[in-house]
This record gives sequence, C-alpha cells and structure tokens, in this order.
Amino acid sequence: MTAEEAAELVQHDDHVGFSGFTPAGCPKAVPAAIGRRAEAEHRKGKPFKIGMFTGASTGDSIDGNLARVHAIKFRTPYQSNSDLREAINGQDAPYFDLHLSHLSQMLRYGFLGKVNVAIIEAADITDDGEIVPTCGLGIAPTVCRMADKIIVELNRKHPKEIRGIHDVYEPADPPKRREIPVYTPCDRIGTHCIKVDPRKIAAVVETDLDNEGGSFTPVDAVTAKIGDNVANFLVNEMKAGRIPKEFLPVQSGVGNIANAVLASMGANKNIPVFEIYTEVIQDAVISLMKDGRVKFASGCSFTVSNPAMEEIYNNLAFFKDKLLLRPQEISNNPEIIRRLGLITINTALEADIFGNINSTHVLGTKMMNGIGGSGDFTRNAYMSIFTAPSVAKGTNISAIVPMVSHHDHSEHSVSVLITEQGIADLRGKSPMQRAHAIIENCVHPDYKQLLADYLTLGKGQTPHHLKACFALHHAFNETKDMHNADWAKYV
Ligand code: 0RQ
Repeated sequence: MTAEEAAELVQHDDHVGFSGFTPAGCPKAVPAAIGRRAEAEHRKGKPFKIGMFTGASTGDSIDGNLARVHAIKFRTPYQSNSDLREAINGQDAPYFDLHLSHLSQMLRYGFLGKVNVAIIEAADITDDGEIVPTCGLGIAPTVCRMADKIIVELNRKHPKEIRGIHDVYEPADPPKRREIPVYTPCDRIGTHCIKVDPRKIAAVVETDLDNEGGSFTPVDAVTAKIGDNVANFLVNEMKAGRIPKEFLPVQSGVGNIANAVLASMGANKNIPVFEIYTEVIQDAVISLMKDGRVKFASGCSFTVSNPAMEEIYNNLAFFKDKLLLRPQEISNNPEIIRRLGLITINTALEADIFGNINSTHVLGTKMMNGIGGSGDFTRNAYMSIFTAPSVAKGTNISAIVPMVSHHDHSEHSVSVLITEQGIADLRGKSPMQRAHAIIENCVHPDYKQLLADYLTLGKGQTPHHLKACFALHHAFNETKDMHNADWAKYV
C-alpha cells in the first residue's frame, strides 16, 4: 500500500502504538501521511486526534508533525521534539510522563485503554507473520500483540541481515510472573523477531528513509570536565574496592554529557574493558567498541548518527555478537538492573543541596523531555550518579538550588552528584552533610555563598525555609538572573 492508503486505516480517537525508541526504529512515512489526513479532516470541520504510545522520543514525522497539526489526543511516555514540547506546555497535547519500563505492562494491565493500531518499522517480514524490527524496539512486541491491526513500514535502509541482533521477550503478568533470566548483559532469552498473526497485518508500506535523529554537539570544556570527573571517581571507587576489579556494567543516559562521559571512561585506561546495559546505545559506544574498550552493549536502540548506523550495517560481522537490542521492558527492568549491579549515569536539569533531582521541568513548570529511563535505572542501581553543568544560561541559572522545583529522583536514590566543578559523594551522609558536600564540591563559585547562607535560615533534620526555598527561581522569573536572590526578602 501507499502510506496514504495505510493512513486511512487509522481513525479519529484511535490509540496507536509506534515502534522505535528515540528516532531510531520509528516509522516515518505512515505518521507523515496521518498528519496530512488530520489536516484534511480538520479542514472539513471534522475532529481527528489520536492517542499515541511510543517507546521514548521519536522522529519529527511522528511527534513534530502530529503536534503541528493538532492531532494528539494524548501522548506518553517520553518526547524531545520542540514543537511537541510547545504543544504540551501550551496544553494543546495532553502528555503523561512515565517510567519507560512501565509502559508495556501498563498497556497489558489495561490501565491505558485499547491499542487499536500498531505502526511498526521493519527490516524484514515473512508470510507467516515474523516481523524483524530495525534499530529500535521500544514497546513494539507488546503493541503488536495487543493491536487489532498492524501497519508495517518495511524500510530498505535496514538490511535483512540485522535479524539476530534483537532479543524479543515479554514477561508473564502477575500473579504468574517468574524471574526474567538475564544474568549477564549478553544473555539472550527470547526470539529474533516479533511473531504476529499474519491476518492482523493490514498494510505493508515500503520505504527507504533514514532515521530522523540529530547529531551530537562536540564535547566542550564543560562536558569534557564532567566526563573526566566521572571517570576519575570510578577509578577511585575501584581502588577503594567498592567496585569489583572486573568492573560492573554501565548505563549512561541520553545526550551530550552522556556521550562525553563514555568517551572519558573509554580514554581512562585505569578503567578495564567494560560492558554496557542501557537503553540508548549512542555513538560513543560504537567507537569504544571498535577501540576494544567496550566488549558488549545491550540496549533498546541504536541512537546513533546516520554515519555510525552505516558503520554498524557495513560491519555487521564485527558488531553482531557485541550488540543486542531488547524491548524497553527488559532493557530498563528494575529486577535486572538490581541483579547486574549497574553503575548508572544520568543527567539532571536541576539538583538541590540535599541531593534531590529534577530531570524534567524547567523552573518547575515547563516540561523539557520526560523522566525517560532515568528513574528505572537510578532507583535500582548499584551506584547512581547524576551529572549536570553547575550553571545554565551563561551563569544566570544555578543548576543547584535550595529545593528542586520539580521532584523526579529523591535523595534516597542518588549516590553521587558530579558537575564540572567536582564530585559530591552523598552516600552515608545526613542531609546537612550532603548539603555541605554539594556546596563545597559541585556548586559554581558565584552561588556558593548564597547557598551556604540559605543553610543558616532553617531548622530541623532538613533545614528548609519554606518561604525562601524558591528564592533563586523567583529571582530568575523576575530578573532573568538567579544571582539576584535575596534572603532578606523572605526572612
Ligand atoms: O536549554 O538549549 O535553551 O540552552 O535546559 O540542555 O543541551 O538539552 O541538555 O542534552 O544534557 O539534556 C536533563 C534534559 C539534559 C536530559 C536533560 C537548560 C539548558 C538547555 C538542556 P537551551 P540540553 P542535555 C535515558 C535517561 C531525563 C531523561 C533521562 C533528559 C536545556 O538528560 O531529558 O535521564 N533527562 N533519560 O540551558 C532551567 C535549569 C537548567 C536549564 C539546563 N536548571 N533550569 N533550564 N537548562 N539546566 C534516556 C531516555 O530515557 C531516552
């Protein structure tokens, strides 16, 4: 079928599940056609909005396109598209932010309603209903099983020979769930493809489209320093015997800092060759694998630049036994994360002096992207590290504040905070001890005294001053500069 014909199979009010995780593995041609269909319906004065379940963020053909034509009934669980972000913050697109490991089981439990249509990007499909996904799995196995009908985008950019790189597995639901038998990052427990009833496949649309991913900003002085601080911290932990000498598998979050952290870990030869158990496999992992610094990576997607994607496909013989893609329910599974003993490294938008983290809301109100997998990994880690530049918008925002303006990860789950300024090890410390460690080691010099003074305003185990705790945020809202916070206004 053409994408236009396939889009006719999607009706107003349908709940649609998409394959992929980040732009990797997302369908493109059919969502673009759904956008055109929505516009045409709206022109006729008819409603056309769909509910959208995805793996994580997607490409512009899904999120940007459907946000721009006002076709979103609801959206979950993670996004990073500027037009969708605007629609969410303008309350045009209702969005609920979920832990990524939760979505598939919430769908199966019936918490989120039906899945009417699944739209799946495939590298191959057989007559008996075997769908070989491309470079991002996400929630594809679950939505394929639950959907009334499946639309397949067969994308020739992805070779059929990718079959074998996926490990498709869905756990049983309670009370029948057993342990998920992943004991090392490279354990395979499922099948190479998604097996569906071929009668449910309502359309196959052939495409030849690249992933819609962006590229990474090159490592700069700040991200390089954060990366080096993380690597040095881990080396010291090994020397102190708190990380075993064979090392532990690493999860590294999304974005430029995550890429810089991995590059620093790879360059630091005091860290042994390591394994990755994560959700997004980024460019840095591929180059570290070529250099022999990463021996295996299990993830949910290849969130890599188009040249890195080509490199994987041109050298499948080298990469195939070193890379594995799982559904996000397994890549982000708390049971496995705790069992493997992951060192998790994620990025905060904002942290507070007591060790709480805001990963999602700019100045407490505007959704940035979502919690993604950071909660899945942080809460269950062997050791959870948060990184962030100490300041944003020049130095007008301190990323470290008295109280986070939105709360994603609590002090109970955060082991270490690292900025370009230094490292605060929070383990075994009281709230006051944590505050001193963070102010001394992580806060930008411009804000050290301001935050040290805040600590004198309150009383108790966690000495907040409930009138003054958002003074830095108020100062930014009023003057565009947190330097102007003044405790005297509140006390
Ligand atoms: O704004 O671009 O306008 O200057 O916030 O900057 O460059 O997008 O930062 O790519 O490192 O992402 C937390 C969003 C960081 C990401 C977050 C401003 C700053 C800039 C942020 P400008 P970038 P990064 C696995 C793990 C949650 C999900 C997660 C994320 C913009 O890491 O989404 O961890 N994490 N998933 O200037 C106001 C502050 C600010 C601030 C920065 N304190 N207040 N604005 N900014 N600090 C992956 C998945 O789950 C798929």
